[in-house]
Order: sequence, then structure tokens, then C-alpha cells
Amino acid sequence: MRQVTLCYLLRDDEILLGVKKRGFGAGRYNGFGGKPRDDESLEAAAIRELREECGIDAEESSLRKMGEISFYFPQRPDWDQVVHVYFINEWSGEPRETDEMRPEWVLLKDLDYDRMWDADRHWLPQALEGKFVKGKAVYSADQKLVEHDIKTSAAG
Ligand code: 6OG
Repeated sequence: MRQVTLCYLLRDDEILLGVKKRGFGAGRYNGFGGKPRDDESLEAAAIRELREECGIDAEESSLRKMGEISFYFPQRPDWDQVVHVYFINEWSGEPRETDEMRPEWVLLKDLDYDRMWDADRHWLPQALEGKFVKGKAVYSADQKLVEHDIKTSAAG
């Protein structure tokens, strides 16, 4: 299955989300990421995608892996992907809008899961509590959540 990255910046009581402007998941609030190029590592891809999508520079050593979730689209298997979730607390630069994403700092208490992928409400809160999230979610072709099974464990 395709492996992709998803990074969230965290500072104090805020999280950096971006409104995806085009492609898969357009219109939704999400973290930043994408797929590795050639033989690039997931960590290197996470850092590159963060720079490309919102102009933020970070070191691979600042990535905290918080989860691994497999998303399935039985009617659209070409959309199936394993998403590797990272949090980052240290970076340089200010987020800026790009062709792909419009970044926005959001208060954690104001997170609006209705504007994100449906399954996010079942794993992002746990990750934000510091737990490692692992599991799967199944979506219909119209991107509605069909089922999910996500477990938590202590983060490494
Ligand atoms: P491109 O295909 O545009 O990268 N992504 C998901 N994020 C959430 N929260 N839920 C999902 O459930 C996702 N599926 C993919 C991974 C797509 C970006 O969107 C993330 C990538 O960061 C289905 O290169």
C-alpha cells in the first residue's frame, strides 16, 4: 500500500492545520504531508512536504511519530494508503500559503472535526493526549467513514 506522511505543528494550545486547496481531500482541514519520492525515507519526505506545502523548516530529529493508520476505500483501492502521523514542536519560519495549502493556527479547544476527514475525530484527540494511535479506517467512495478500528498505546 502507498505510504504517506502527515505532520502537525504544535505550539502552546494551538495546532497548525491547512485547508487543502487541491487534489485528494481538497476543502478539508488537515496536517501537511505526502508521499516519499523514489527511495526517500518517510522522515525526509515529511520534512520536505512540510517545507513545500507551508514554507516551514524542521529537522528530522524534531519529528515525533504519533501514529500509523491504514485508510481503505474498497470502491477506490487506488486511494488506499497508510498514513504516518507526526507531531512537531520545534521548527523555523512562519507558515505561508502555497498552491496546495492555506495554513491556519487553530486553538486545540476549537478543533472542528466536521471540517476534517471523518475518522480524524477517532484518533487525533488521542494522539493530542500523547498516545500512539494505530489502526484502520474504511471509507466509501464518497469519502464517508464506514468503519474504524483504532487502538492506542504509549507513545515511544
Ligand atoms: P497527497 O495525496 O495530496 O497527500 N491523508 C489523510 N489524512 C487524513 N486525516 N485522513 C485520511 O483519510 C487521509 N488520507 C490521506 C496524507 C495526501 C495527504 O492527505 C493525508 C497526506 O498528507 C483518508 O500527496
